[in-house]
Amino acid sequence: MTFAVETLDTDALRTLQSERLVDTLGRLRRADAPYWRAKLADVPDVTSVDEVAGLPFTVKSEFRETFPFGMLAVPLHDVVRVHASSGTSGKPTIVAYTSGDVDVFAEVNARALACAGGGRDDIVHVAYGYGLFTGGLGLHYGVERLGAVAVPASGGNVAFQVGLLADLGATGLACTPSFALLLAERAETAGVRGTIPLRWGIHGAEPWSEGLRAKIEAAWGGGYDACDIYGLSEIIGPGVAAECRENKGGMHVMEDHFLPEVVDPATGEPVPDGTAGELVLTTLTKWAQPVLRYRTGDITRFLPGECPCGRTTRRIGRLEGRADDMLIIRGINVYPREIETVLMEDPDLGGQFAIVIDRRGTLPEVEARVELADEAAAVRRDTIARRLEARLMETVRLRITVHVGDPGTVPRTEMGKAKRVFEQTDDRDPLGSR
Ligand code: DLL
Repeated sequence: MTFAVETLDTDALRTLQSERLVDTLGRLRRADAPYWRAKLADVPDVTSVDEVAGLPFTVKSEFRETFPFGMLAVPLHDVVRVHASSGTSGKPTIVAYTSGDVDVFAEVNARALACAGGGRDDIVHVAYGYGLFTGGLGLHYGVERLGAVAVPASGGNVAFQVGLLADLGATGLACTPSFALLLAERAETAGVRGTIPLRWGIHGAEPWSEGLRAKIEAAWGGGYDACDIYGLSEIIGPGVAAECRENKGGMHVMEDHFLPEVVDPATGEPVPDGTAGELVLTTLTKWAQPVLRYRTGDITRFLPGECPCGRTTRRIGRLEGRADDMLIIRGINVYPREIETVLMEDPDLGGQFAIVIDRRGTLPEVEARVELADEAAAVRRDTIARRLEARLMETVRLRITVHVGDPGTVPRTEMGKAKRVFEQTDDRDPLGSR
């Protein structure tokens, strides 16, 4: 199922985007807020999206500096909800919504669910966290907007969730990719996997690879479509871009609400289509807290070509890493996702892994901890480890020691985003598993 706005011809979409950009800028100039007066003081007017580069960038620290409500473009009495981004330290980033914004939030998530194959006859198990995190409520409202049944399972309590999936006969699953795999593993152990009629899942909020997709789809079996969904609190939450099941490998940006650019992270200049760079987003329809040219820190690229699903909106590639996630190991720049890609391509491995950076010596050492998909392969454990080490050396150009454990030996994340990279600074095992 597609929505009319997703199949507009390019010119009509550009016109709609331009109208919305001009309208947003007008509202921001009228906003009674020192932040917006200062930000727009010397900024010339724009008449179309082609002039977006004349607008200033916005960076994460501006949310912190104006905490909690300094970036509002409406009076607080027009705000009906706040969420917060999952920061690791200090104050969270607060983001606010008017009732119109909540409406857009529901619409883009309904569209994302439809991209993955969802429709009004589905029972959708939502296992993103409910609360300040945008994932649970964002997808929940999307499911309701679609007219399907929302099951607000939230995170944690895996055994209970597996029972619920089976009892209610869920057909759609919304959760992180790591949690989708964990649920499948536990459903298998509980002997109920075959009774759960899941057909599709919408998985995002953390980096994942094609290899992990293959493992999730195989773990659920029966033609399960595991589709990617991207978003971030500062822009709205989930639903900024979503993958269609007809053409996996990239995500349609909800371009009528969010204007995407891809820029060189060092210079801020646009890069040609097809070249990787930092994703920059401008909200086109948000009222409470619009954002101009937000530097997401996420690395991706525009994908060329038409999409067989019929949507005409531009596609971005799977997220390739974050500018600030990059590890520098013995002078080599490496994104954890590059390591994941090699590990997850190996048919002998399960889908769980951890990367340990051992910083006890003069030079950091990297260890990848993985586990066998099947105990029967234990006799080949050393061969598998050496094969992976050679492959990592070839592709990442880094010596990485691979430790192949038995199935179930890598710790699972049961709540929130999966933690994949651990630092070792003393003799305690950072995973607490040795
Ligand atoms: O993670 C919103 C969300 C919820 C997206 C549910 C998808 C599904 P934040 O907590 O603000 O919001 O984190 C945003 O997570 O800048 C990316 O670095 C990362 N991220 C989100 N989706 C993906 C994805 C939510 N599909 C940050 N692939 C973003 C890779 C992702 N990374």
